[in-house]
Amino acid sequence: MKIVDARVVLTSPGRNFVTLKVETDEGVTGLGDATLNGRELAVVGYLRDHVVPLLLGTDPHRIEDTWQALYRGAYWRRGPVTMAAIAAVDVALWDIKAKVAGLPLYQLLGGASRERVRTYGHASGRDIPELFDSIRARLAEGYPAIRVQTGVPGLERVYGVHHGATPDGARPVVEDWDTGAYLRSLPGVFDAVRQEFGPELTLLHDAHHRLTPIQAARLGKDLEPYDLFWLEDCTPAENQDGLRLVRRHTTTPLAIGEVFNTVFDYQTLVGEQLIDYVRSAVTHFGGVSPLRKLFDFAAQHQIKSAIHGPEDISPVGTAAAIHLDLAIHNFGIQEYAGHTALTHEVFPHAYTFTDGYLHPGEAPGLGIELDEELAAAHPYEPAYLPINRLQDGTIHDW
Ligand code: EZ4
Ligand code: CO
Repeated sequence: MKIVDARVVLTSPGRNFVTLKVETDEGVTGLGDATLNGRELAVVGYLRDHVVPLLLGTDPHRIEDTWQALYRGAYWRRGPVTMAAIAAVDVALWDIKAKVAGLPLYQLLGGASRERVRTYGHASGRDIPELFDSIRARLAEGYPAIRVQTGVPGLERVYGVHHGATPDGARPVVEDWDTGAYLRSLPGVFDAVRQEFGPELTLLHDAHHRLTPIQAARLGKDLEPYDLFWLEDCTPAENQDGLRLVRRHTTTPLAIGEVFNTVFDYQTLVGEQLIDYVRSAVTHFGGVSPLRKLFDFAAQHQIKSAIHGPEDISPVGTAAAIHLDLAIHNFGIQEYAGHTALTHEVFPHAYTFTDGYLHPGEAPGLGIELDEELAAAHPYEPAYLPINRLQDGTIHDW
């Protein structure tokens, strides 16, 4: 079997998605997701100019060999653009292999370790009443676990909380940040949520890398009475050593890794058991092959999976995640923000979301298709993530 064509499809049915479609001489095709929010065109160029020419004529069954050739052969290792491009190839080749086998991908990964995949959804509000409405909406959709984000008193616009304004796609929106105000207000928000929704509801929170280790330690301690499932991205973790300090001070479970792209980003965090959940996505970590190796490394340290599942990972990346979730033993939870109705039409899929649980379906391969005509009718639109500024104008961390 030989790869005879590979195309990059860029589409925006609500958000921008980068998809690689690999074709073989036997007519079997595979899809992979290479979406990198805000830097989409860099991955398109990397794939089209530097990866596709190397794939043509090669055997699609040699997934590990192709992965190693793209990773080591580039000389320039790691990085989000490189790893998103390699991820798309890896996933497309797994899709092809599973289709040839006539099996859903999870069967090639060891078969089902559970009946269905537990998810969490997003609730947010500028204030407590708006937040409660949002939590009720997620509960009505069946979500068994909910990530809670709120506005911060005194701040106009906070990331992850809808403000009703339509962003100007061509430039990043400026949002406000004040760490003191955030640290003072958040425990009260969780207190109110526990009083309203009781002790049983599984609650999570994402700090989006905005704290120093000592601030994160304080927040973790202050949130202990509210029994969080986890505190996510409490501090920027390029400095893995900083997590030692956080860990010494709090028993709130910690989750990190949505911006990581190789296992090396986790060496200290996993090796010293400084976190409880690894958050990397198939799409940003080089594909199913390396992510499965990360989960095996994490399992040795009683750490579980929690694959990143925002709106800006395409249904192709979502499908790949759900197959892994079903197959691995140390599954924790899957983030599932869902997609627009039009996105589901552009990417018809076998996976299902029922009563808060996902299942990959039984179609051979990933169980996902791409309607290229509909995709072409919704072309790329420049869009950037916001930036945070403090009240004196200083750029702040994510
Ligand atoms: O901010 O995917 O846990 N989920 C998140 C996401 C990320 C976006 C960035 O592109 O933090 O909402
Ligand atoms: Co996050």
